[in-house]
Amino acid sequence: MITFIPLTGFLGAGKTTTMTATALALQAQGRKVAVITNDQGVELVDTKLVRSKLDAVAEVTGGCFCCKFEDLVEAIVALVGSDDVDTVIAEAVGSCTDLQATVVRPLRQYYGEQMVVAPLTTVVDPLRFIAFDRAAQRGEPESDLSYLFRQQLTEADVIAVNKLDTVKADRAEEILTRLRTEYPNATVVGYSATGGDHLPELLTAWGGPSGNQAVELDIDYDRYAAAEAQLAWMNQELDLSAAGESFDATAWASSVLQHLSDWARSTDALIGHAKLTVETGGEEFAKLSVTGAGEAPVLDRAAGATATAARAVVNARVACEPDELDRAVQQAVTAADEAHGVSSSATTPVSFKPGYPRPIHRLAAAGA
Ligand SMILES: Nc1nc2c(ncn2[C@@H]2O[C@H](COP(=O)(O)OP(=O)(O)O)[C@@H](O)[C@H]2O)c(=O)[nH]1
Ligand SMILES: [Mg+2]
Repeated sequence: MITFIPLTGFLGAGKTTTMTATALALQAQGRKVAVITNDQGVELVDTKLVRSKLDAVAEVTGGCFCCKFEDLVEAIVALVGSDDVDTVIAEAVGSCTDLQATVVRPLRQYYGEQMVVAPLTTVVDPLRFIAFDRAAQRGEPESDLSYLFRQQLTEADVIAVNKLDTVKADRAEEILTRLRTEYPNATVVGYSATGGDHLPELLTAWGGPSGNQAVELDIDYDRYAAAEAQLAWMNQELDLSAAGESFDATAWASSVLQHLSDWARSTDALIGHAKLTVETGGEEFAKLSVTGAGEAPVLDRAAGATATAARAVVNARVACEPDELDRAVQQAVTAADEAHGVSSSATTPVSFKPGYPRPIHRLAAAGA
């Protein structure tokens, strides 16, 4: 019997970081753990970072788990078969919801003899929660993105409030209490995936109840689709060279993301996430990310030395039109190139809007 642990949660909440940290913690307890990332393109920024820390990693690409259900099952089967794995943690696309009906229940119903599906866990960034909540407190009509965020909380068996290091202790306690009151079916835990604080409490919650198992959630697919479509999606690759001179790949990447972040603030565009890896040869690569407009880039992994050539991958989800995102990234890259003496292969227009979510299965709650 294998254990499957499904993670969901808004873009940038820390799902990948949580998946890696918990996989390492479970491995330390003797479990054999694999992880699955999920996004539109192949060889994602997320996957690259996870592969640098864990051996058994698979991707489901070209759509979210609900629309690529069989691919998810195949990925689980392959990992279990080849790596002698007993636990699989999987991270859904951050703009996805309705996973109880489209992933958790179908897995329990069709594969329940082979796997135990752990409680559906929604990872939450407390600052994102505060931002959506503030708009609600001001009495503003709920935006489609805020609706999507709320659905992710509503369907959670476990609400995993990550990044507790980014808020003061009393504020954190207030948020945890609020969530416990508003989502009584869920187990609410607070932790920090990067620092590891309270991570054991999350592992304990995974052995606990799935409080939403029998609850039917009424998700408005038109609003969900509208929220998805608001976030333009970019996966872009670039070749960089410095004409024989060397350049600092980490500083270049930071400069790209800072420009993009400043642009988003000036146009008031919500950044779900903007992530960048820069490979400088061999196993060396830097990874940086921004999860809010106007924020400074966070360095998740630094490249060791300077390089004369590199390959960069940009993954971004920003609330704007696809052509605006293409232009903004192009301008950010041009500015970073000029600042660091780099020339990049031209960026091509690649951004798109995701289509209407069409899950393979959608099962009602038993007894609902
Ligand atoms: N301060 C802080 N940052 C975190 C924590 N967990 C994740 N992050 C950062 O949040 C950003 C997004 O994390 P990621 O795991 O890629 O989020 P995902 O989009 O939900 O998969 C990255 O820069 C992470 O380093 C945490 O516990 N504390
Ligand atoms: Mg991720």
